[in-house]
Amino acid sequence: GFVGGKSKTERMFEMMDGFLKNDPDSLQKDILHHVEYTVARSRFSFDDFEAYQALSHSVRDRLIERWHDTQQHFKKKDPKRLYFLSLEFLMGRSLSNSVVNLGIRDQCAEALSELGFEYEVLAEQVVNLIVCYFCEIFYFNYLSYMLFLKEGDAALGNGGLARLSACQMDSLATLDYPAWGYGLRYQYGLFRQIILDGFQHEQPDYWLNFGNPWEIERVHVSYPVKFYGTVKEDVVNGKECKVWIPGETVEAVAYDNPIPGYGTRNTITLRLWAAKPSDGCDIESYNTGDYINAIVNRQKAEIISNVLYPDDRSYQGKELRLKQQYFFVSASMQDIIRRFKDVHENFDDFPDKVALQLNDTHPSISIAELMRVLLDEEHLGWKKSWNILKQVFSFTTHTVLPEALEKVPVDLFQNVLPRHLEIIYDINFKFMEELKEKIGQDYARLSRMSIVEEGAVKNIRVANLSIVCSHTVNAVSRAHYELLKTRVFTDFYELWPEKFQFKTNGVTQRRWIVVSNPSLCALISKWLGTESWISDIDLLARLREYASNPDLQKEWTMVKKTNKMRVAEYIEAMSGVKVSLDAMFDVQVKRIHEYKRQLLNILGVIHRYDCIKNMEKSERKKVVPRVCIIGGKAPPGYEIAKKIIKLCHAVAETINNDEDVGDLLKLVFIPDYNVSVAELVIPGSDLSQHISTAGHEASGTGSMKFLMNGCLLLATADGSTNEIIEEIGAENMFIFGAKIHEVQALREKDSNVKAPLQFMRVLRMVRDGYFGFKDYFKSLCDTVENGKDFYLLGSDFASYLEAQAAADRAYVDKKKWNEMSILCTAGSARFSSDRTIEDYAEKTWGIQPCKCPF
Ligand code: H53
Repeated sequence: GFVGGKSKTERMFEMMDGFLKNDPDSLQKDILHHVEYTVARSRFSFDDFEAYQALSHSVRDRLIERWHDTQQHFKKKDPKRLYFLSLEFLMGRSLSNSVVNLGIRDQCAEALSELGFEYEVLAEQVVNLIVCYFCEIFYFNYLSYMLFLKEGDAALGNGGLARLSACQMDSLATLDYPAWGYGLRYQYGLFRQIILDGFQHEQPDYWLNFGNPWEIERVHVSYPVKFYGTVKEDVVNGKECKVWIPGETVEAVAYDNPIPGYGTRNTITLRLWAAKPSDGCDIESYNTGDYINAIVNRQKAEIISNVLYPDDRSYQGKELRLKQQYFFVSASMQDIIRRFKDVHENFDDFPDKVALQLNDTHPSISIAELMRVLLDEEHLGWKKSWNILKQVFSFTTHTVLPEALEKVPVDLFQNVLPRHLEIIYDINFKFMEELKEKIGQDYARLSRMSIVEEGAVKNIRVANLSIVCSHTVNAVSRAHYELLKTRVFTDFYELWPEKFQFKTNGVTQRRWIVVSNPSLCALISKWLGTESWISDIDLLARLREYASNPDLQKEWTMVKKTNKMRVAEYIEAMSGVKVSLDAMFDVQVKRIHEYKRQLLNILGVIHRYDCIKNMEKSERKKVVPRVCIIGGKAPPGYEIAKKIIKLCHAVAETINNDEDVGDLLKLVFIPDYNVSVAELVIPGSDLSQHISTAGHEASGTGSMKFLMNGCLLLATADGSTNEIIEEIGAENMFIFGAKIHEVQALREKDSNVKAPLQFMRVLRMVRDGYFGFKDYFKSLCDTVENGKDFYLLGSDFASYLEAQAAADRAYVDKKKWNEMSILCTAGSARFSSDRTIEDYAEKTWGIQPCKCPF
């Protein structure tokens, strides 16, 4: 009975008037519509933030169209799907990224400009310059002002691992893979770092304060997640089985974040779970008469997804952390199994349709959870369940640090997830039996490989569980792979060498060139005569041909200078320090950790300062001016890391106010380093430092972003740097320090022999209170002196200074420097996450592209 005998779909399509259009006029209409009906402001009077909100909603509408089509297409084709499970996603801001990937940046800019707004301001590409260094009160005002005015970062992660997940989602969408990301929707993301008197303080990041147009709440997509309780024996269909009677049930509600691909209609889903009280009727607690308390207790369920753990390198066996992990895993598995069962009658095809990727050990309880579902709910029996299980999981590990390998105390496990503990014991028992058959009674090795660690406190070794139950174990660089084989998981490698692979990390050029460095993007496209490199990164290599072309070099310098100007303005606004654009901008931005050796950097700066001070005036003319920039957050409980931040400020205070030094040397700490700050700082850097003690950085991805932006690297031969050297050539980089295989012997050597005099001298300056806070810095100095120096700052110091001197010499020869800079960008193709993802798709997940027709 539809008008004119049309089908319901035809009629609906007519009523929708087709898809939304992307010309400036249509966009403008939509923006005004959202100003009035979504933001509820008058279309005749609205401010920047309201314009941002209206624009975001207009973009979101377009995302939703593509997203629906993509999901529909996947449903129709039923391809093998990838489920990427990660406790952390560091997405950053969405507006500029979405606009670029949808290909509507210019149209949006035009639509806004007629309305009297600037796209760059709304997308916060022009940093808000408010003088904020006068006093601390002003600073707090500044923070709240910034919050109100601009799109904040979605900071649902700590550092490299979390940003990698975000880059990989972008590549999965762009390459048309049928993929889903699953994670947790924390209400408090990574803390904001504020610096008072040079000390780090942590402020909560309540990022949802002003609404989040980039997510879609799916009230009807929710699942119960159970905790605690007991396990009972039962008989179902004549077979013995286990039944878990939970002590608490919490509801997981889905929030979907559409992730658009570039140059394709495909838009995939990042589904994040939020905890809500369960609707289950708990008559008993209400019958006690204490109605108010019963409600308050119910509300406590939400705590699970409240806050991101801010320390990603040491696990303390906390109950809340385990509950977070199980909460997101259980909801995700229910969702995945529901989707599978919608079209499949039994589990025979499960391994052909489902690939489950474990991003580090954080989601590894999903192994026990899948086994529990197959055994206790689907009643498939052990053999069949295990056969399915071992075909679906792949595991990527991101660390070499023993303290970063998760271990969950058995008591805690027993209390929170009693049935899962039983299953893990069963898996371990069978694994140990099988192993004994292979290796005999080698008890030392059996005990090392066991999933259960015996000792005063009994623990579950989550990495061992992940290796035993996954078909593939991935490292994140070749060096990392070698270390896994020879040091971290040697026993497992010897048992199953075929399981181990590596996929060197990569970053997305959409975010790290196109969005964050539009002028470089335009320049590259101009010289390559195409924009295709944005989705076909290998084309970048063609820039090599023009590396010494004077015209390109001239334009290249202009782009760098404009970007440096923005960084300089930002530095002045944040710290009051004026810096010269002629100086080399030398940057180290990443999480603060002893192994990343920000202390080595600071000691190097002190050395440079000391040299300048001791020079004749005439000699100073030869000094290459430097602006040394350091930024990064210290985990709140990591005392030494916090002292490094304070030392940086104390040294900066002395140097920046020393008239003898002037523009020859400045030291600046950039507060609250996050994705948005990275987007600003990286394009405006000349040199960047990646100076971890060899053998400690699994990969490192910051270096790849700098490389894409034509920054030279000063680095140790650690993690992925080894592969960067292969691509760029050591002659175009500044490589220094002990190699991975030399570190152990150096540690054993007498510390007095290792450290040069210059090192002892700068350290003495800190110890003697040259920069103040003498007592406070004592324990920091102790970490690298008195026979300790685990991270070998002393023994690498001389070669570090040589590399720095080589960088100075290179910087003076502008032509040579530009050539090296162009070669860095040209050689960065191998470090695109597109390459990483294609590799995973083919060698680990076995998935194929599934392109949604336009
Ligand atoms: O993961 C990055 C690596 C980097 C590594 C980092 C990482 C975290 O961010 C957090 C925990 C962890 O164990 C490792 O340190 O080397 O590039 C992505 O793989």
